[in-house]
Amino acid sequence: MAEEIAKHESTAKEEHHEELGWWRKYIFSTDHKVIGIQYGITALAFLLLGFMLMALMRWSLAFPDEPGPWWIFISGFTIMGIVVFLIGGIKRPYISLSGFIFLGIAGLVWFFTTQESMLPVGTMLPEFYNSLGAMHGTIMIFLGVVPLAVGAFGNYVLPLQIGAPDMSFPRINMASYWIFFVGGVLMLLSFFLPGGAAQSGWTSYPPLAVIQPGQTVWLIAMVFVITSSLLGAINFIVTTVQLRAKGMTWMRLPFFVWTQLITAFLLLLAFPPLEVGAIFQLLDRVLGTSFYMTSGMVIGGDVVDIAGGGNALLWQHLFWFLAHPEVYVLILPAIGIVAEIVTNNTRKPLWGYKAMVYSLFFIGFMSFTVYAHHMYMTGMGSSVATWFQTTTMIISIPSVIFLAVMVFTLWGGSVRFNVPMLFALAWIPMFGIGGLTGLPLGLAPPDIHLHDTYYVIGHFHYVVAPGTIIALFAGIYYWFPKMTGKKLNDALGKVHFWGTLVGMNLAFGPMIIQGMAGVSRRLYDGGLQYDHAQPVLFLNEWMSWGAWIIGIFQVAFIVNLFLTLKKGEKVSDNVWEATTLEWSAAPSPPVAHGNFAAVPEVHRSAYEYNVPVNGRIEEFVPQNQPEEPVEAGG
Ligand code: HEM
Ligand SMILES: [Cu+2]
Repeated sequence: MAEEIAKHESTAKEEHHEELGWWRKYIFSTDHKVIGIQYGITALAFLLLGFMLMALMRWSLAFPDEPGPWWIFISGFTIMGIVVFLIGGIKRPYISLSGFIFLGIAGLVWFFTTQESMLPVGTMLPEFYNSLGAMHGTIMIFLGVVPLAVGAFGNYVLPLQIGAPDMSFPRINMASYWIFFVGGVLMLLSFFLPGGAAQSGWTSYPPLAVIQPGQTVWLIAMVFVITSSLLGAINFIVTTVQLRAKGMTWMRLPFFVWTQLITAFLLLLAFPPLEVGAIFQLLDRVLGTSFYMTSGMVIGGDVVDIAGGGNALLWQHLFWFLAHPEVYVLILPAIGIVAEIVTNNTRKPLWGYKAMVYSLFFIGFMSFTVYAHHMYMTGMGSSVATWFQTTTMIISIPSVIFLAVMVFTLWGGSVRFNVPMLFALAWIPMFGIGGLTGLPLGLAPPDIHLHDTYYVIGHFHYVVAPGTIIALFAGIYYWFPKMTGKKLNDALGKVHFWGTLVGMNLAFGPMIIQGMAGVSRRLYDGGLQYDHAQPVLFLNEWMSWGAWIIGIFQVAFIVNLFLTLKKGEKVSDNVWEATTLEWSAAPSPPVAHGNFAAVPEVHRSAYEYNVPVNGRIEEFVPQNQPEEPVEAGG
């Protein structure tokens, strides 16, 4: 043991040298904890930006012909930036510098108001609405949720939970973050280029995507983002296989680690087709190839000069082969976070751990067999549709298992209603609504009516916003004391929770109703021009208020983050009295190089809460607590 520690320390020294300069410590760090936090801050900034783009769109949907009060957005973000500067001051540059995120967003909205092609005389042009929509979806999914769920939580928590000193390939880890960062910056720059940002949705369907402006930079940025994800995925897989502490057998892994491992496999297997697909689309745009472009196509009255005879549907296959597994890339880490928090706060072992793990394998495998349920309207024929309908119904079973396990775990527990637990509890019914609304879409006959309506938007927002982002908030409140040694304020956390929950349901619930009434997605006026939309048009204003309510209540969260960093008191290393290694074996925050003061050894499964030990009930038994010798006669 002592030998092992000595060996580990010497490798740690070789890896990191004794004294790292400021740049190597905070910017180009190879420490998984720093990289996790970098991913976290960047992803939160992108989530805020993606949210802001949507808040602008919601104005156009609610009041399409009225000039918007854009100055409210500009001044709101400016004030927040200044407040953050003041909270941070000179003494805490890491807080003050975040003020630039808010000022940057304010600057971007101001820039929009100065452009004839964006917000002339205050109202929004339909083309600009399309840009906002495409960028909102892209930013939220590829630059916000996945980097937060995988890049931040995966990077920070996974090595700690398995008892590893770092990731297997620390330099690849650093490269993964910086490649992602460059992709994100490129994506943003596209707003300022002639022709503006992408306009063809987050799905970038050709032929439109090949002929519209903005898409070239979108595609290049996506190639960066995808490459970053692939590097990350390899790292997560190798780390989990190779670097588990002694005694950390597969069935002792915390469930969160399992979700990250399966997620990494999904990324690794599903992203390469999209990477190739994106490069093909890029070639179609810049070199005049015709992977996706049909010869003889007429655009604006003219026959376009395309010889190759490509097929636009090819893109949909490549895109959805990634993008269906991608939805599980969002939801699996969310389920992992919720499982950790629900178990910890019911003070009971996770009910059905094995069933959960097998369900993960099943859902991961099945997620590659359902993708064309996004394509029932492409004329695939009924035998192909039958396959995808059947697999889609089958893949819903593991989701039901996850929900059932959460409820059974709660059953009879003495629940602690702290802030992370509130978010985790809300996730259960919210994900339930998301999953249930997916079932009709999975069957071709109802999908013929519902496809491309607001119903689809309602469905997937229930799974990604209250279904995933709520879980990510739960994770932030839960692991914040791990990362900083300080606990976020309870009262502000509760305000944030209730406002977000109410706002989200107001913003997304009516979408289901509008969709069933047949209102199409991607209309800048929310359906104003259509007769059949008139009876449900009033809901547009409600939904917009829902969205703005969500925004207002995020102020409580942002203030909480910065005030706690500045003023919060140091809490104990294991505030939640948890059993997993990140809490029981490492200090909060963990040791800079190598995480643990002594290499941990694992003796038991992950969630031993209120279990009998030698005839008495122990409130919680950490994974690294050695077995007690059985008492004589006991
Ligand atoms: C529980 C079972 C689920 C079923 C049966 C299901 C089914 C479907 C179907 C059939 C569509 C295509 C509808 C159409 O375009 O006409 C769809 C769209 C979508 N679903 Fe789900 N889904 C489920 C869960 C999820 C989860 C867990 C997520 C994400 C975390 C998700 C995210 C999405 C997204 C993002 C879209 C829309 C993509 C777009 O067209 O822009 N779904 N879902
Ligand atoms: Cu799907």
